[in-house]
Amino acid sequence: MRFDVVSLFPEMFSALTEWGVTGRAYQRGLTSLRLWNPRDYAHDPRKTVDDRAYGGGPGMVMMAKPLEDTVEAIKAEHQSSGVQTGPICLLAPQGERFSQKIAKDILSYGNLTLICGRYEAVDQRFVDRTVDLQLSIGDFVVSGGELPAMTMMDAVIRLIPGVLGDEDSAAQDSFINGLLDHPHYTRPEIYAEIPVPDVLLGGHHAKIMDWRRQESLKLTSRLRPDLIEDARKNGLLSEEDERFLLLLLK
Ligand code: 9D3
Repeated sequence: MRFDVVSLFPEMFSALTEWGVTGRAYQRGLTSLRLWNPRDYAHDPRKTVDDRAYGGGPGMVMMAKPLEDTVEAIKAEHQSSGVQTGPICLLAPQGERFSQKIAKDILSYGNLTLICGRYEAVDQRFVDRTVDLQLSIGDFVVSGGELPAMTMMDAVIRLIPGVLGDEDSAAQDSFINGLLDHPHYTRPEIYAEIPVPDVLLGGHHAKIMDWRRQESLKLTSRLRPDLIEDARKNGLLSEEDERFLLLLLK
């Protein structure tokens, strides 16, 4: 998986390339990242990449030309290195909500260009001419596209075969199976007078699996009933699951 990221603050991406699971994936060459600073494609000696909004109003707007020239440079680099250019994606509050499903789609493209906005907005003519899709991480405001870009890249990198060890892959199944995770416990056996549930201490593997499944179903139907609906539609609930869910309602 190759990412090209357009950002005025490329140094921020060391959070991704230097730490934890994503850092290891990067250092092992399972994913690659090229950073492109639109300031390097500015046309004046002052390296201007933003200007005031036509019609007035607060905040600056990112100019179309430096962004478009940056994307042209990315596409040229893909051509000369034999990379199939994937979608050109703008991170934007008004974009489609990012999801696990979109993470899987992106993985299948093999390449993604992420444009990180700063200031109030990006010139609409750049969006219309060059951007294929716009993505958001949710209905709250952050200061730029960099953290959303890293969030999405992290979600995609975790799906690359070989990135997660066996232990983590199993944990990952719990979102893939469409339900919230069950509760977890570690030592000590009693903490603040609260014991670990008996079934987890018994060593009866099948019983433990049943208990975890039921806890997942309980939590999900209480906190995220919408996910139960989705899981049902996607054929992820067994007859036994449905019987247990009926019992919960009584
Ligand atoms: C008053 C208009 N604001 C839009 C809600 C202006 C504005 C604020 C912050 C425009 C851009 C930004 C910077 N945020 C992003 O670029 C961004 C973002 C976000 O703020 N929330 C969730 N997902 C994303 S993806 C990119």
